[in-house]
Amino acid sequence: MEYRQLSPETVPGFLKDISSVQQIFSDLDDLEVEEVGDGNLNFVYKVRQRKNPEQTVVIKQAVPFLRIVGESWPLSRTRMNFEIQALEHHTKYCPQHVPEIFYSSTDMSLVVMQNLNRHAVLRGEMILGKIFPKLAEHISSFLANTLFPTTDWCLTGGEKKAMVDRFINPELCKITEDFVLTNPYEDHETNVYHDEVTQADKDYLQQDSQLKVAVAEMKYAFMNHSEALLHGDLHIGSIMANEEETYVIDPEFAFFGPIGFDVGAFIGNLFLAYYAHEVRHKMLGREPFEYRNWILRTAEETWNQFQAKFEVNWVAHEQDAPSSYWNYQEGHIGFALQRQRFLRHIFEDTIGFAACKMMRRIYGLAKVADIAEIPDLKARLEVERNVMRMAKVMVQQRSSFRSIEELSALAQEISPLR
Ligand code: SR1
Ligand code: MG
Repeated sequence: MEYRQLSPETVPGFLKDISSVQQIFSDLDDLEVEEVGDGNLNFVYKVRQRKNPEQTVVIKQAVPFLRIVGESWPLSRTRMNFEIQALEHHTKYCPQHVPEIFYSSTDMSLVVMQNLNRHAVLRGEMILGKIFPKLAEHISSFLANTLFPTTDWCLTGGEKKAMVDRFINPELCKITEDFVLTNPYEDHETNVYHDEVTQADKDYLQQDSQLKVAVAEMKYAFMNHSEALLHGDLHIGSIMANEEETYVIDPEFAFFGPIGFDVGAFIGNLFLAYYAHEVRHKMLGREPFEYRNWILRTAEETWNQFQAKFEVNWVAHEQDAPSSYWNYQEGHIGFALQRQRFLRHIFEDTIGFAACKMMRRIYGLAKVADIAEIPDLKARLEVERNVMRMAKVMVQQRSSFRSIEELSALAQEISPLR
């Protein structure tokens, strides 16, 4: 099939020929299509049958450019090949948190999937101040269950290298290398500053040698530490949820990288929301204490539960296929120490990458609505300064935090929980 970019007008004709889709709709001549993509890269269409709107799918299609910039910024469509492969992996290891895939095509660079119409994008819902009681439980499961099976603790060297090879994703990694781990820390032409940002604010990030060395270390880790198959872009816009269920979407940035990058992406976004809600909750006419407290507890529970579940998976794997390496009298002690040290390493990476994910959203090209859509620029600037203060300590002192609770204590030191 030859690639063509779909439009709301051409979607129904395209779907008609797909047998797995024919089984979903009782009448393929009566479809209503709406383009709903609000991401930076792709186009997303919601398709419903007019008379039976519960008969519905979503189509996500990659176009050969970066949507946030436009056609002047070419970006190959192969990103959808990585997304399709990663969705298959996520479905295998954690189906309860992945949308059902009905059809995929690398030629057309698209997937047709379950319309999560009883769920909404987490970022939008959190901006509205909604609480998701099961979020930490679900995301920690997603992380532990998708990451552990692709580590060298689980796969053989040969299996792992074959998978690494299938997930060499240089173009999207380059986006992260540039927009998350380089450009925001220099006065780069792709950065975007609002009118209240002062030279001193920029220098705080862009002329601090200790900070720049620490960020460069995180970038090096991102580029060299092929620890597990990552989602690669696990911010709260890549999650759809309601009070009961949580789905992880959009794994086009998938590649083999440092585990802390995925965990840190999620936790860093929670801290962004924590700072945003000092202002946002007042905009909502509510006292922020309860909501911000929930955000901090969610960050803590996510890390603590992730760590426990990752270890459970590791121990179960060792019990299923005991290795001769730990087969000596005190082998269980050595194995426990190994787990403890590895999880400590992931914790440090989590803090360092969370910090980078926070900082990139302030001056970098791609913002987060939580902060960037605060209309009062002075209030927004105060939020941004708090984010910068915390992120700077996190990345520079990432090896000195003993627990996730120490991290949320730092968040409260900078902006007290009230
Ligand atoms: C140009 S930066 C675009 C961003 O959107 C994606 O969601 C990734 O976070 C990427 O960095
Ligand atoms: Mg995305």
